[in-house]
Amino acid sequence: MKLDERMDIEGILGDLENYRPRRKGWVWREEMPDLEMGGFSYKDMSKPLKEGVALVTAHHFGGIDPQPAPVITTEIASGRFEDDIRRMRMAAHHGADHIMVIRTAGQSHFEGLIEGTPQGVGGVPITRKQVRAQRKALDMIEDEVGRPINYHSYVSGVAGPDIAVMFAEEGVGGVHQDPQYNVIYRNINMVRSFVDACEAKKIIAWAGQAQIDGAHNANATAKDAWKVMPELLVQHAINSIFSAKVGVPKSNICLSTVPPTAAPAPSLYMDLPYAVALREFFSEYRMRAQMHTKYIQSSTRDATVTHVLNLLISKLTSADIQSTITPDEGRNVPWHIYNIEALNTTKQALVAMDGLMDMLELKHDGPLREKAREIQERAVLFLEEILEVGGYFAAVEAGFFVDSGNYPERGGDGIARDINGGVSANTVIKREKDYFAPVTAHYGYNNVAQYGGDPADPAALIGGCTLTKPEKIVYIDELDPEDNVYERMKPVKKYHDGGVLRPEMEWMADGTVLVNFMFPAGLKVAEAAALEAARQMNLADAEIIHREVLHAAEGTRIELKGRLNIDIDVASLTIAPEPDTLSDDEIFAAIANRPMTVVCGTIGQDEHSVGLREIIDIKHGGIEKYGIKVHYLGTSVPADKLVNAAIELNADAILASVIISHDDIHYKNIATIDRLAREMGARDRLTFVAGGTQITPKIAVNNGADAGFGRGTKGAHVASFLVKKREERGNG
Ligand code: Z98
Repeated sequence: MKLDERMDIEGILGDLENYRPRRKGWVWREEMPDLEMGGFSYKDMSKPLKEGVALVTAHHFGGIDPQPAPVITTEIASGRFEDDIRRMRMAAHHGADHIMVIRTAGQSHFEGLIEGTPQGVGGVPITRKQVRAQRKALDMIEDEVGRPINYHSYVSGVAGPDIAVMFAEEGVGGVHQDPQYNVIYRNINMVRSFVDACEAKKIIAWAGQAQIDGAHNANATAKDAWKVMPELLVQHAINSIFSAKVGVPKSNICLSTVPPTAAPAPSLYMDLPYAVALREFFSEYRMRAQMHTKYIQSSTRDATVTHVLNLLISKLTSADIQSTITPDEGRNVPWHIYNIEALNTTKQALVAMDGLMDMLELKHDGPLREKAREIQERAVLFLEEILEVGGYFAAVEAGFFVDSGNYPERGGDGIARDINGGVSANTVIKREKDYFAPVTAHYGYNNVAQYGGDPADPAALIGGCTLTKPEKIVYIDELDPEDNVYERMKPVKKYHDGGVLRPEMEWMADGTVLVNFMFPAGLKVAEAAALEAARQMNLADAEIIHREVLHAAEGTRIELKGRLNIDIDVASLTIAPEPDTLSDDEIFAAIANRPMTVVCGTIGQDEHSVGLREIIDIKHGGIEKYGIKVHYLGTSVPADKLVNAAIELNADAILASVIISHDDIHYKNIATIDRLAREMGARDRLTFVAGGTQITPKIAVNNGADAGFGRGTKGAHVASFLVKKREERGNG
């Protein structure tokens, strides 16, 4: 794979039948507590990437890209796995090493594994082909970035154990598995769900996968999320100890934790004690920290602030996996750009907070500990009452969970389920005494010894099972003649091939663009105006995705999405050449090596000095910053004065700023300076640069300057040219 070439999706889809994952299970980051980078000493970082995209600010710091210690997650599932692969590559370069494939809705509703790659209706099922293609792509991506990437999806619904087996076969590294999720949110029968979970967890343990629970869903579902804190501890406890008893190592059992509140609530005062209570109770386990999705609105700014505050909680309580669930949750636009933005938010905040805990300590008394203790006590009481009423199933029947009261208060509005109700009720059959299951990673007795087998390798009796002998896996390619990847890719082939571009946010050539408007009007008028503007801009399917009143009459901000169904032929584009600019370090070194003096001014009748001052003054990165000595002669300087001063001061260069352009006076003035310098015999040793908003480099040079600098010029461009020109003249 080449860094400057797109991934070959068709190539990835080829020979999937023979693809085998290179490893099983989960990989944590390699911590580097004493990392030295860019002249800084870091405390909590991990091994740097081989290739990656650094934070935007990194150009002030030599382009360094330190990687925080927690695993960083991004969720990618647009419904078209072939497009998601490209997003995964971008995400990995921005610091993701945990790619969660969530379906847009409802894997839990599929009652078995299905094959092919359907987009589905109301949800996209996970299939072996998708998993294989994406894992294969991630192998290539992880080689490119130089860090293992964990691939993750959900083991849920009635098909849970089937999915677990397939995931173990296909090298999936992490899974969500929590039977309580099925029971409470998907109304799957509780007995079935817990029995299935035994099987699924056994396989998760065998495959070395990290497991994430589903307690946080109570947070997202409950009316007042901060009131379910005691219940959250209870849900975590049930799934954690269940998993540990089935054999999942505690170091791979991750609690899915979400700060329960957000501003305008006094959020840290509530969220921090909660996180501390959890950390204390579950110190042997891992924390997977996620944002509270319920509070994510359509403002990406608002979501980002909440995210950063959540990251502070993660830092203070040492989260092991940091989710970056994206602001698009709030507006239901799962777009590439938001995956990347949320990853950068996380990396930026965690890097900024590096070493924080060497300087701060959470107080050992006062409200933090009191509140944490109170949450823990309420949770213990909750557990005791579960025992009193006859156990977990009885408690679910009595509606204990997702109740709006802060336990032991009760709102009486919890989600109650019937032990004989729900999907697949009464489908659990007691095992026969001589039940025989000669397969690897099977929960409970399987009578392998009775049939002459080795309990340590039960599958040997049948010559190995698919977990140990992958050649036994039956790989089925696309079954649906229409809803399959090849059909989906046909109409967008020209875009995949790269000769034609169309804007994209989610799927190849979806045409989606985002437009920001500010109308000096109230909400309703601004909305209508934005839609009308979109119509006049020829945007199809225009839809407002964010609205924010700046003032009821003075202004409303509208963000609108639409489709720009245009094709851009790449061959027809005029691509601006890369400016041939020296790096700051090179310019500094050249000036330190041999000082440089320049004279400058605006010439003729020109009083416009702001542009020139920006080019010379140190404040905004003008040439002074490199140590160039600047003699500014002021405004409306006669051409001969500029040339004479340059000669007197033995300057290296003249910088002339010319703005007024009527009658081509700016070019005439350039020609005059060049002529005078020649007449005085100084032109050969002087660099002469002209600049101004109306200047085109070519015409400036045609009129005798060595270079012309127009709009957008920065001090670095001019300094770079001066250094290079001096070297070229041979007197550098
Ligand atoms: C997350 N962004 O947790 P369906 N099992 C568990 C879950 O928490 C979820 C599913 C299954 C969130 C996503 N979680 C929400 C324990 C969902 C998904 O039924 O296929 O949607 O199951 O990362």
